[in-house]
Amino acid sequence: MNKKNRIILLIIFIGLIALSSCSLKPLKNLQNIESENTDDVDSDLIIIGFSQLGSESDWRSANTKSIQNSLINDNGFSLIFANGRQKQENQIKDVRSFIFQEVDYIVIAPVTETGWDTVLTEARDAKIPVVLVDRMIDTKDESLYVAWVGTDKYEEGAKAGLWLEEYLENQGTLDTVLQEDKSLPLEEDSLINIVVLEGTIDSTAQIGRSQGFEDIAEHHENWNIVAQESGDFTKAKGKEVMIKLLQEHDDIDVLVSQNDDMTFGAIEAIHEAGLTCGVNGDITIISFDAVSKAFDMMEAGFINVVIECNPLQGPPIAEIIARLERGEEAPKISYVEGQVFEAQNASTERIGRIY
Ligand code: GYE
Repeated sequence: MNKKNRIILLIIFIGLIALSSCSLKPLKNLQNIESENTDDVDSDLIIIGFSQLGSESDWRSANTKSIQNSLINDNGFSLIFANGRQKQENQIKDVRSFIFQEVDYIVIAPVTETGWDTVLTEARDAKIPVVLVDRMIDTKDESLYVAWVGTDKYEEGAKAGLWLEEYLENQGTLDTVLQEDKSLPLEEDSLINIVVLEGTIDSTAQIGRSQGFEDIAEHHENWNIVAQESGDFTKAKGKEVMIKLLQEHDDIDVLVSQNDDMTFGAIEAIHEAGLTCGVNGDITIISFDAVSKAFDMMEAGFINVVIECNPLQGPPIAEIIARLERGEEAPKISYVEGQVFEAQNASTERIGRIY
């Protein structure tokens, strides 16, 4: 063999090695991917890429844990976890890397609702089924995902409104009387001034909880929503926004805070302003999620009521994927149910809860 042929053979040989290493799945050195077990991927396992939107709240940690604990090797899964850190662009990158790695399924908790069509079309073209969890996407093409698992956020918002309705009625406000004779002007002191700390704007949890609450509020002439502002579902932002709202309004009667973490921040702000909150406090507090610390706060009397949003969504996801693997139909929409917990029952109702 002459020198030229030897060089050609060497180039072909190097090319073959490069090709074979490209087809290994999943790749082990992609940035921002925290794989649980990529080092010993067993080809019999179902490989799942999970794009979680972030780690902004106690609820989110419980949700991540539930999914990680369900999609384990012993159940036939190999999970690749990616944290989107609250940014859709990160999540889109993560989904693209899952497509590149040729995973079997992609699970996404989408941070906001809009802007998913392009990347999900890429997943569909690659024949990778997508399961959405917790939050929904806004799309005209429902074939972009095979299933969605989560809670009914609109219902959660409405439950908050219904609780307030009953609470005010029990307190004997003028609400019903005022509704009967709409020609009378509202008395200043009959107004119920409400502030709403909203979650991440354009997220399903913000859209649903705001709409659900507003639809109940609409029926009450004396419910006065004085401010609606986003605290992005974090304790720090919740506190910051509440400090500002307390400076702008000195007569807040009710705080509706769309998750527990923002509520924890808001409680600090209220106390630092020299006010009280919760049971018999200056400001009535309605919160959402029902994480363990919210029960502590209810027991301390700082929160009146929490609308539960159950984060334990790993088992239904595992079940859906198992069904699809067996070639069975899976429900397109699966709701996880939640309850309403009031301060007076918190200490007994928290028994046995795992988040
Ligand atoms: O309420 C909040 C989290 O989308 C339901 O996201 C979820 C919300 C939850 O950050 O704590």
